Amino acid sequence: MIEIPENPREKALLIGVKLPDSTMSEEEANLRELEALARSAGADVSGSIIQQMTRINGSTYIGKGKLEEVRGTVRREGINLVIFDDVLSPAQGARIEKILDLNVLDRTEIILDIFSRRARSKQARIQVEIAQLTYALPRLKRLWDHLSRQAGGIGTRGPGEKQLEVDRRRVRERIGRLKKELERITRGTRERRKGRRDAFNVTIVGYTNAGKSTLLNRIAGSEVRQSRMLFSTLDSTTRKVEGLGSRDCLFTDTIGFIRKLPPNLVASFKSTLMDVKEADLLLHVVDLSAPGVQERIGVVNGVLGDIFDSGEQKRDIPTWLIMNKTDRLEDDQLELFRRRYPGGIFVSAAEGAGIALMMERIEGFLKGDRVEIEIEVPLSEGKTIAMVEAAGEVTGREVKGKTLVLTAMVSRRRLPALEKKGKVRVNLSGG
Ligand SMILES: Nc1nc2c(ncn2[C@@H]2O[C@H](COP(=O)(O)OP(=O)(O)OP(=O)(O)O)[C@@H](O)[C@H]2O)c(=O)[nH]1
Ligand SMILES: [Mg+2]
Repeated sequence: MIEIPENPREKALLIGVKLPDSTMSEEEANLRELEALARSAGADVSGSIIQQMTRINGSTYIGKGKLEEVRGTVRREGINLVIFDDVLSPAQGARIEKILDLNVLDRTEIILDIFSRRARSKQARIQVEIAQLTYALPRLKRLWDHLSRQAGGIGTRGPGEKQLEVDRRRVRERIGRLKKELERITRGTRERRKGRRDAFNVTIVGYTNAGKSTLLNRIAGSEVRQSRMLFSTLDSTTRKVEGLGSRDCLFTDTIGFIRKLPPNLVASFKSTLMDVKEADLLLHVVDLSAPGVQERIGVVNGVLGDIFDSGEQKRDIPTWLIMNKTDRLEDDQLELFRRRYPGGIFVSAAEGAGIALMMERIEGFLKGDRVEIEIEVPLSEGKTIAMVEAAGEVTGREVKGKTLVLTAMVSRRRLPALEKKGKVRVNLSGG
């Protein structure tokens, strides 16, 4: 592959707003996160500004006076990129750029930029491009202005309305084509996924940088890329873990979540997020050493809620909090967290502490999920018999006239499907 040289690093100024419903320290934490995002996108951050406001300025987001001040700072310090910690409307973005006379990005654009750098698989690339184009569509005029600012001079000035209309149509057509292609790829993934149905599926979710990939590497001995950069994982990776009872147990590492994740990104990553929907158990990894533990847990729960709401079948999937990076805490801090999250499982994915206990709990859960059933199937229904055999371990068969009575250990979640196929009796003593 040809390595494309990176542009010289951009020098960025970050801008956040403190509204009455948040505190200054929350906003500072938000800007630190934006700084990590900007770094992950390849920019150098030279400073940040938080303006206290009672409400957002509809036309320029921050106040006009503040914007003038920003213009001064930008000139003095040779800054060439300003990043807002929120979504700017197309009109706000355009006005601010005009006043500052440089490129302005918002939080969504930074996240999309990181995603497009990280996307490796075809599926991830298409998903990111759909999200980018959807975001860009109402902002095409501004994009043209970006170009003319960068190139300057003749031939690079923005297009007229007619040209813009043509561009918009092209973008919409491209989105349409990409969606079709994604659909095709997703069908293939679904086929492959079928093979996993009889396994026990554990999906690892959590805030970006929480240590999801490190956890998978620890328990499955795999080598998923783990790094300090945000969103190092975009594609799900699934690994089989042996020795957890008789069934195959599959662990899947997924894309990280973040505060204010662009909604159309979540929407376009639906097929990737299927791993979340189809899980038997979710491990929600939490970074105890990062600020705002509870808030981040809330963000992840919010995104999980979105994923399920948009779905047809809503299932309550057991979700465990895996409190990670305990090695970075003092004993008394850890004690506080243990008291606050009594149901949590405290681990250090990097160093291994607590992992054996976590695996024991998973094993116990896996076994409890199994019930013994007896199912009556007509002997002539070879397909159904095969289905029961695939669903679990068959421990007994008895022919009664034209019916076959199978005794089998199956997962509880197979029951609804099996009940459609024949008379099912659950042996309570067996479970
Ligand atoms: N000290 C410490 N660091 C950890 C631990 N687990 C993960 N890390 C570090 O945290 C950083 C992020 O870890 P990853 O496993 O890449 O996190 P992730 O959740 O997969 O992140 P994304 O894929 O970017 O969403 C890396 O620098 C890890 O080395 C831990 O238990 N202790
Ligand atoms: Mg990862």
